[in-house]
Formats: sequence, C-alpha cells, structure tokens
Amino acid sequence: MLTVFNHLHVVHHGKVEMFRGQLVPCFEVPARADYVLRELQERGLGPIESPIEFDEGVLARVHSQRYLDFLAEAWNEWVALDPANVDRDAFPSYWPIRTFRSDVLPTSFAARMGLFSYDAGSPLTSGTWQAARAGAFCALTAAARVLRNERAAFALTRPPGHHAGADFFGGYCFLNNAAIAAQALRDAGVERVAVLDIDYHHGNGTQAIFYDRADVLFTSIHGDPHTEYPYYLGYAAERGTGEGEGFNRNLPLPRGTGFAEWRAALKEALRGIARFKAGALVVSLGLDTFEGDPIAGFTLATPDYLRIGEDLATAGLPTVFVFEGGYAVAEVGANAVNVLEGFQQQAG
Ligand code: 6XA
Ligand code: ZN
Repeated sequence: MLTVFNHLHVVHHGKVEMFRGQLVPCFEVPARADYVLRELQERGLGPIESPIEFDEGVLARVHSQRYLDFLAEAWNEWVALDPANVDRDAFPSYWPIRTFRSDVLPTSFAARMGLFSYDAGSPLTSGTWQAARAGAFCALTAAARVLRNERAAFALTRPPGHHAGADFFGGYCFLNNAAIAAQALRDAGVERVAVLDIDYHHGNGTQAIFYDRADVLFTSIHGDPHTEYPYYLGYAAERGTGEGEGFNRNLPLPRGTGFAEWRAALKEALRGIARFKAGALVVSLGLDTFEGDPIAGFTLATPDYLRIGEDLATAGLPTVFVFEGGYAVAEVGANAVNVLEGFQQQAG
C-alpha cells in the first residue's frame, strides 16, 4: 500500500499538556509517527512518498477562513506577548461558553485562543501550523492517489485531526485531515463518501463538519462519552440534522470493551456503509483502542488489527487511511501496519 508521509510532522512537538491540574509531558509525541514509518519500511508494505503542495484555499473547503488565519499567525502572536514564550507551548485560558458571543473576533490573542479551542490539552507550538498544513496536504495527496485508481493510500501524519472542527482545535488536533480528504473526494466527483472513525475517542470534529449533510456518512466506534473524552458528543442518539438526518452514526462502547464486541460494532458500521452505497471510504485510523494504550480503555491486541484491516477491505471501496491517535509508542507501528497489511492481503 502506498504511504504518504508528512516529514514535517516533527516540527509540531508539544512539551506539556494540562492533565488533572498539572502540566504533564505530552502523550502525542513525534516518535509515534516515526515508529509507524519504521514498521512500514521494515515490513516493506509499499512505496513511501512525500505530500504534494496544494493551494491553501482547499483548507477553507472544511475550515473557516478566520480560524485558518488565526492558526497561521498564532505562534507569532504568542511570542509577541512575551519574548520568553518562545520556550513555552501556547495554551488557552478562557473559553466563550454558553451566553458569551463567538461572532465578535477579539483583538486579544488570549481571547482568540479560547474562541478557537475547546480544551487545555492541545499545546500549540512553533511548528504547529507548518506541520498541520503539510499534514492536510498529506491527506489530500493520499485522496488524489486513490482518485487516480490506487485501491488505498495511507496518510501518515501528525498532529492528528478528527477532533478539529470547522473553526476550533482540541484533542491534539488542529486541521481535520480526514474531513479534508473526504471533502476532496466529494469535490472530485465522488457522490457519496463514507468516513469511518475507529479511534478510541469520538471524532467530534468530523461529526460536526458533516452533521447537516447527506453526501458524507460519518460513522464512529468509540468509548462511551458518558465517561470518555471528548465527553460532550458521540452519543448514539446523534443521527444528523436537516438533510443530514440519518447520515451520522455513533456506536459508543463501554470502557473495557474487548475485540469480539468491538468487531461486532465494526461489522455493523460496515453494513451501514454498504447501505449508503459510498463511492469511497476515509478511515480515521486511531490505534488507541490497543490494550496497552496509556490514555484509553479498550483491550484490543496486536493481532486483532490484522482482522480489522481484512474487515475494512470487505467494503470493497477505494480507501484513504488517515493516522489519528495511539500512544503506546512502541506498539503503535505494529498495530497500524497490521491494519494496512490485513487490508492489503484481503483486497488482493
Ligand atoms: C485528553 C485526551 C485527548 C485524546 C486525544 C485522542 N487530553 N483523540 O487520542 O483521538
Ligand atoms: Zn484517540
């Protein structure tokens, strides 16, 4: 399988994130992508290419222009507040929760940080915009290759994307790579695109982006938001709105769920995708469903990921895989490549 690798991922390197009242070392580290890259190379899964450049206007197909403008300048503004900030990750401190206005764009950088985010766990660093922008191009390159008759392609990039909404960051995500790929497939003429999110955490950003649309079916299998991040979205009753009603599907599972139950949910998700008659599939490939993941709660084992790849291939669709979460750094490579290899073997 073709991999498109974002070499620039390394320039996004958060030092710390807020966790239970403390700043703790980041879980979302550059080594995650490097382990996956090494495993791809060792197992000879296929060619590894670099992303091509796109016009930045393509990002505005999914994200608001004022959010993109903010992200592009955020680091410079952070350092302008205090030259010592050059050694500190940027975090929001204020959020416009219910009853506040979000239509007015504040001049204050601190106020805009909060306007465009929803948590304090997503450090914005000197290289965040550069890495995220190249990551979106990585997903777009993978989509372009699938449009040119590649059966599947893997966008290997970080920061991840599925928590990022049209105009907000959070959950380590800044640009929604999967949504950008799905929109590109639509814009190239694929009439119906399915996005299947198998990360442990609900893809709230992707859901929100496509919630009122019937042309993109969003399906997610994830930890029950009653107890699991991102908490405020991802319930089974969220089925879409307006024209999009019936085109959003959440399959939450309790913390502690093992592979047999998880796989039954995957098969249910794939039945829905078959009914939708999608022309292409985008998989938000999170590996934090792994039993050894330090921040998640399912118990999938390394060989299970081969089965997942095989099951995904049975959909018979041109498929773009996009790397999302997975923090058991030493195992994330084997788990990711197992999915891709299982897919490839089944797809033939
Ligand atoms: C809270 C946990 C963020 C989860 C990030 C993730 N700091 N999303 O893996 O898929
Ligand atoms: Zn996750």
